Amino acid sequence: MSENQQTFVMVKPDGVRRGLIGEVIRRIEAKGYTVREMKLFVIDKELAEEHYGEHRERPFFTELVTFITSGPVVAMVVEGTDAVVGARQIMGATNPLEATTGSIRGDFATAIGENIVHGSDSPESADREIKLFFG
Ligand code: IDP
Ligand code: MG
Repeated sequence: MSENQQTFVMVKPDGVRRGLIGEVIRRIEAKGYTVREMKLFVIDKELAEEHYGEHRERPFFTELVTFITSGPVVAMVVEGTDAVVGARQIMGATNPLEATTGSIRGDFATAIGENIVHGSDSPESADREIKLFFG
């Protein structure tokens, strides 16, 4: 059953640096979703480590935290029918080389560490991340 959902979407520092804020929002809105909240700011180390807490033990964690705090991000709450899965579809696979053409990562990125966007991976993650960034 489809349902109205909110998800957390973020244009990462590489996306902001490359002037892709508008492109990301355009694709989200073109799909039929609504941006409910939005802010541009630099994430501090504490928030970055909390947001990516599930990856704390991974070898790329330090690199990930350094990258996500390296410049401003655009954080958003996005709403619409099955928005969690739908937003992930718009973004494409985590590794841009596996992301299909037509997805944001497939069209605009080449490296897994700089893949332009973040989107919550489940309704539970969406709740957690929305509270973390907008609570
Ligand atoms: P997701 O962003 O598609 O949900 P996750 O597995 O949650 O992917 O990983 C979070 C972020 O960490 C990815 O978007 C990517 O930028 C980065 N990342 C994931 N795996 C690697 C890796 O093997 N090397 C470097 N960075 C990685
Ligand atoms: Mg993830």
